[in-house]
Amino acid sequence: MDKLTAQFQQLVEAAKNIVVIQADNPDGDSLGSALALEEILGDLGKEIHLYCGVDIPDYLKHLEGWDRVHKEMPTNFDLSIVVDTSANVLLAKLAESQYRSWVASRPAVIIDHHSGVACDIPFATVVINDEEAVATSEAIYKIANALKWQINLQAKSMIMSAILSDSLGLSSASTTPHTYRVMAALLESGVDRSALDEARREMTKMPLSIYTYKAKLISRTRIAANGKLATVVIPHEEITTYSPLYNPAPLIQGDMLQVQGIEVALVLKQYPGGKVTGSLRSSAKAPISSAIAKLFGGGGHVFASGFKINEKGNTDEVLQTVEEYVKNHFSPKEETDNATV
Ligand SMILES: [Mn+2]
Repeated sequence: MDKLTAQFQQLVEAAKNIVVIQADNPDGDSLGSALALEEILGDLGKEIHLYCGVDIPDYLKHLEGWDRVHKEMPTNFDLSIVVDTSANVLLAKLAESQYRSWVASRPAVIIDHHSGVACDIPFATVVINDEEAVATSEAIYKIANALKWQINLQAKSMIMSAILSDSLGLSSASTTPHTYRVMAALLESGVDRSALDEARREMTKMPLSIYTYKAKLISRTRIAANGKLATVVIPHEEITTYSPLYNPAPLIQGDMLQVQGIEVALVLKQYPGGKVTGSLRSSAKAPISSAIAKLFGGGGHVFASGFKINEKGNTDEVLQTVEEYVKNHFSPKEETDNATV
């Protein structure tokens, strides 16, 4: 067992009440990981409280137990565990709240799987960043096994669901032989994958209004960077109208990357006061999503990233910058300075 896992074990053993924290962009992996930890640590006799600074989006409500995630925190916890992020910017809701000082004054363990990202969470005590894991839940599965902690069937279901979510059904480039071995073990121990898939499909069906909205987004899609980049801009009134029903970015990004030649899909959302958020997805030929997000202070995975410009964001300028970056990735400009040979 490695040192970090041993430190994690000590902190868990010393704790009675534990808060599991998800970032402000909960997804299938963060929620599945939180619910799996609730089971695993609950079986160790711990009291677990699940926290997220924002509401759990509707499309995740197929995961049983989502309604145990709260925006409030108990006062009496003695350990926190942040799942699926190492980026402080994604914990803004926590930072703004009264809970921040509580979390900062007690040990905090970060469990994540983001490659090439150094943890900048100032209150982190122990950071376990398993860069080989396709999902945080895969990292949790490894840790629990290393520590010989029981993983009950419910926890296993959550782990499988989270792995399927982050690996896009085991299809992403970050899916490893280890991921498949974990999946096989989970199936052997009785997790019903088809039931999980069916529950997700049922919950992710779209209303008819969203289907027709998707047509609008398709017709507004702009192709740039010599046919490599697809972008769509979503103004605030559309976010207000459609976001409660369905998240516009995943509604369109998968389809964008299904178009021949398109390697990068960017969805920009405009908010009042010039706040702009960007969601990036890219193909195996363009492992540049996180690099692009970094241009605007964001981060994430090489194939899936996001960023947030808090004020005075100009979508045209953002589009221009991204277009340049994508063009340059595929046909690098001749270096003219003396630094290169
Ligand atoms: Mn994840």
